[in-house]
Amino acid sequence: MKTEPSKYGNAVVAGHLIGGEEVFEGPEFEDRNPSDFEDLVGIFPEGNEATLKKAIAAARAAFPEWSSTPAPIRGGVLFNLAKILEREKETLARLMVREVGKTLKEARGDVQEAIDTAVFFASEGRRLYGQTVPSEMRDKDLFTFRRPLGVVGMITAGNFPIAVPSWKLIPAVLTGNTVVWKPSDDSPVLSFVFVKLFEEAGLPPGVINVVFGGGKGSTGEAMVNLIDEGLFDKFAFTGSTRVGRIIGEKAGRALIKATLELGGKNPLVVMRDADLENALHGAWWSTFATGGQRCTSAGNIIVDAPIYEEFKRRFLEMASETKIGNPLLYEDVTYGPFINERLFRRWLEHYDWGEREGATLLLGKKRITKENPYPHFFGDPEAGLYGWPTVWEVRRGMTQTREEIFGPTINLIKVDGIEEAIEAANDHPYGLSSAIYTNNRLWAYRFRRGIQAGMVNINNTTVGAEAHMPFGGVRASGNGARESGIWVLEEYTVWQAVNDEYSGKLQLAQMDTEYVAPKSPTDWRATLGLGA
Ligand code: UN1
Repeated sequence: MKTEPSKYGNAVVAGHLIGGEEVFEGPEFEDRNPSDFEDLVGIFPEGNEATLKKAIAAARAAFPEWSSTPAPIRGGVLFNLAKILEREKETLARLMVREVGKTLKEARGDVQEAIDTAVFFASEGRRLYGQTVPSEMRDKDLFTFRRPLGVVGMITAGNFPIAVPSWKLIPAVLTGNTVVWKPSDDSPVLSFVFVKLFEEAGLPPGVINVVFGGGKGSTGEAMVNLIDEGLFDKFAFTGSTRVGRIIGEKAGRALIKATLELGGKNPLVVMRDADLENALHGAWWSTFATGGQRCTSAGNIIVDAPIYEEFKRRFLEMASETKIGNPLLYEDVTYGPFINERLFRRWLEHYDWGEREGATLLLGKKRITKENPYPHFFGDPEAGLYGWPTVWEVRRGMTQTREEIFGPTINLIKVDGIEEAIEAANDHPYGLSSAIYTNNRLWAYRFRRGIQAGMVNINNTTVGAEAHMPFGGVRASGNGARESGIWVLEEYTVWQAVNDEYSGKLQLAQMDTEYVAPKSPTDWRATLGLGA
């Protein structure tokens, strides 16, 4: 690794991390600060198939030793990691503001989520429980053990550059697996530093290997194709539903488990009896936190008819006062730039859908520029790609109510009553997060039962899942795999069943078992004199 001075700090020039060594292989790509393109944050090589195969070989070589290291010792490494992450929280958070354009407050939250995950799994090393199970035979006992899977392939997105990788890396290594990780090309410096901190915590070389590069037509695509060669024992992915389906198909053919965390179109319902102030704040934060670039961001706000006009008026007031700008220079902006140009272009597209299908644009004028100024912008809007807060009034079924937009945009939908609210909330292909604001328990519980979503929030935002709850979706949001908490253990281990026979003879289950045969039945009707 070397560094060179850049506009807001040093640019890091580093290689892939394979078997603990830095490997410079493949053409270089630049990682730029999305808040200000003049600031170069890193230069990294783009790995190819050969690089990936080296990384897989290093992970394979590290597996026997790491998987036989006692789980409490592996957990101890994560305890060290938690302390190191805590020590470096501020540095990582500031780097995150610079590398992906999050606000400092949100960046701190992102790092904290990884600390919480490390703390949780550090102690899981002293549990990782199996079961003792009674046998149907005498002098025989049954046990179950969790076994690691082997080499895990991981591809992650850049919007949660520390938290989301930590949901995968930490449980994977705690359970004794080794890893090849292809992080987002939006956050190579954070990914490099993160793995260096695992090393400092005592993780042996080769347990986590990192290959840098892009997704489509690049390193990520090459990596996914290697599933077909049987080189991975497990694959974990956070990203688009389109790519998730490809990984799921390949994983199915290779007979390995895939963890797929995909898109969302998360509904937030506000009922007529809701605490309006609380609902407005929740709706505003669910929409504009991270500039809408979360898989849990609200996609549609569904409002009960009697309060629709008031909600709309007050929500528009809040939305149009949202502070936007360069989060490196202005700490109290709500959101910064688009993380990359691809996300910006995809966001722009929805303006065409809305215009074509006759949705009503209540607020928003696409990209913020000097000619197209936004009144609450801080900094130079043309130094990056910044979007207007955008609010539409729409009808159910319009394209923008069904497709993930992944930017600072929301749709308002008017409904009449809880049944129609639930129908509207399910009227899209996804099923990740959801929220309802109401003080009526019947409505809240009808929503919980009726909503197709992996996560339900009652009087709480669609975002901000806690680090030890099962995270994941249904329908097009994933394949039912869950990350975080005890539930993720199912993703990184396989159950081994053990029969311990100490009778010293051949005892055949189902055949030699001492089943008790029922005695001949008593005729209770005759005994009680009830007749035929
Ligand atoms: C994501 O956008 O991929 O629940 C993850 C939340 C965060 C994680 C989001 N804790 O909003």
